[in-house]
Parts: sequence; C-alpha cells; structure tokens
Amino acid sequence: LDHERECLLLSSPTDEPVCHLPERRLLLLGGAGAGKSTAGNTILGEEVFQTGTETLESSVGHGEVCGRRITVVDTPGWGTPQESPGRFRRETKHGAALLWPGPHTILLVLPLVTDITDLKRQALKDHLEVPWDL
Ligand SMILES: Nc1nc2c(ncn2[C@@H]2O[C@H](COP(=O)(O)OP(=O)(O)OP(=O)(O)O)[C@@H](O)[C@H]2O)c(=O)[nH]1
Ligand SMILES: [Mg+2]
Repeated sequence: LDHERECLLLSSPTDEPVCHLPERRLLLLGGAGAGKSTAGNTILGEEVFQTGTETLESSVGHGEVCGRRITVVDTPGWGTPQESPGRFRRETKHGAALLWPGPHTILLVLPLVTDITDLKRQALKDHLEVPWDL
C-alpha cells in the first residue's frame, strides 16, 4: 500500500489525517505459500509476520494505517484435504478467535498463477465452511 497516498485520500478538509476511524480486523486465509504473511506485512506496513518459512500457527499483528488501528491475523496455509484433515480448520477457527468478537474481513490470498484443481477447490470449500461461532 502507498500509505502516504491513502492518508491523503482519507484526510479531513483541513488536511489533518483522520485519527478517529474505527478499528478494522482482518483474517488472512489461503493455501500454503500463497503469500498470506507477505500480504499481512504489506497491509501493516512493517515486517510483523515471518515470510518465506511455513507459518505454523495463527498469530496476531497490530498496526496503524492513517489513524485507523488495523489488527491482522496470519494463519497457516492449508494443503489438500488429504494432508490437512482437521488441523487447518482448527487453526482457521483459532485465528478468527484471536480477532474477537470476529473479523470484519476475511482476505483470501490466492496465487495469481495457479491451476484450480478439484482438490484445491475442495480444500477451499472445506476451509471456508469452518463453523464461525467463536
Ligand atoms: N512473486 C511474488 N512472490 C511473493 C508474493 N507474495 C509472497 N511471495 C513470496 O512467496 C513466498 C511465500 O510467501 P509467504 O508470505 O511466506 O507465504 P504464506 O502464504 O505466508 O506461506 P505459509 O505460511 O507457508 O502458508 C515468499 O518467498 C515470498 O517472498 C507476491 O505477491 N509475488
Ligand atoms: Mg505464512
């Protein structure tokens, strides 16, 4: 994100940054290695999540973008349904619980170039059907 540009867009008539915007909570979901941790760091504007190595459990990062508090939860990437029978569903739910009372936004991170196989489609369906009662 170009933070400076975003701040200008959000600035008040006096050009003071708007500093009283409500918090936004984001949950990052997606397959293994899709770029979730990288996307989280981009959103927060700093290296909060470790990238390039497998994220093993959900973790929370905080930041401020143009006066708005942003809370992001990074989650482990899921594999195929065969590889991840329950662990990733539990982690997804755990990640959402870290954003109590719940995420405003679920950001699904997908590689731009990928084959959408039946297995991948099934994995996506399984993980988005997590029971969201936190
Ligand atoms: N070319 C390109 N590489 C990216 C992009 N986003 C992430 N990467 C690279 O892809 C690799 C994996 O990125 P991560 O952000 O760690 O991926 P992840 O989804 O968090 O991975 P897991 O936690 O293992 O599921 C890293 O080497 C990144 O530098 C992107 O938008 N473009
Ligand atoms: Mg990661």
